[in-house]
Amino acid sequence: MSEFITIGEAMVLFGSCEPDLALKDASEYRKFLAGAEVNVCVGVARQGHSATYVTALGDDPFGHFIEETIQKNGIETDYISFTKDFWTGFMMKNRVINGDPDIFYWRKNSAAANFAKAKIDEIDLSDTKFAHLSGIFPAISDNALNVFRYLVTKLQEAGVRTTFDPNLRPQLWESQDYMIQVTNELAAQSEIILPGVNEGDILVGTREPSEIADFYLNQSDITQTVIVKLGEEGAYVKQKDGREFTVAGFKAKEVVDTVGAGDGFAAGLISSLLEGETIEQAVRRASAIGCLAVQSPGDNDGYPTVEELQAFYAEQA
Ligand code: KDG
Repeated sequence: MSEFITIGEAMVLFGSCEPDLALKDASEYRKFLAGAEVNVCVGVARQGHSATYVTALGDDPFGHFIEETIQKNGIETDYISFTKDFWTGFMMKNRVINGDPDIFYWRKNSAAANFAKAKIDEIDLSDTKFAHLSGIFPAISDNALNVFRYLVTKLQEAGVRTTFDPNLRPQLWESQDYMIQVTNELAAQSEIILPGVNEGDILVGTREPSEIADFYLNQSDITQTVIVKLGEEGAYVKQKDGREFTVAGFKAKEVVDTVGAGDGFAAGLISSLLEGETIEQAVRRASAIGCLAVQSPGDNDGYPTVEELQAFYAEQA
């Protein structure tokens, strides 16, 4: 079994080629693999770690494209199942240089939304050190929320360390209040929580990084570390013992596509911690991969290999 595992909904993404055009006006699109959790899996695998991705896909061309792309990235697909009963999720996105893109989903009642909970019992967690959890998978259906909760109990029983990225997607939740309530409840089950500062504002009601961190550190005995992502400014870290520090970020040479930075951040953090590095080193790698992510189109295309990351660090020196 792999050192790293995650569960999510992988989708085919059609991303518009020309920047800053509304989706309805774009005429050329490129096909990419998307999905926050699979992005993290790609990033961890590119850093040389064994990684397993758990999902359900439709037995359709998009589903088979996703499986092949995941395999090409060296990710274990033992726990990916195919179904003829539901489609693979699909989304469109326009490419933007600043801010957030327009996103449109075709994922209601998808194969992943109908993931069979019994499949969680088949997962061998014996060698797994880290699992990444995000607020997207539990938002796609009530069934996925149940699967998510069940997986969390299994991870806890197996002593697997967990990261949680709230990854707020208001379109997927029935109401803002419900999104906040469930996301904070799920966050409390993870050791490391990774909110962006804007998410902290929504989930906790403040943009002050130390207050966001205190909220999560106080709400649960399980949570040991909160890392508030501050974009180019880096990240603020606070731990259960009261230790706090900020790690400076990196400035992108050219922003090509803003999406995928947060997942790259998680991949950098986890891969570094898997190698036994300190939390400071892990947050530095997280920021570096987040910075590289925005310099390529697609969510995960810019995530570096070990050599590419070394070359990036050398350029900064
Ligand atoms: O973090 C990148 C994701 O936003 C993208 O890949 C799509 O997972 C996705 C989602 O649900 O929005």
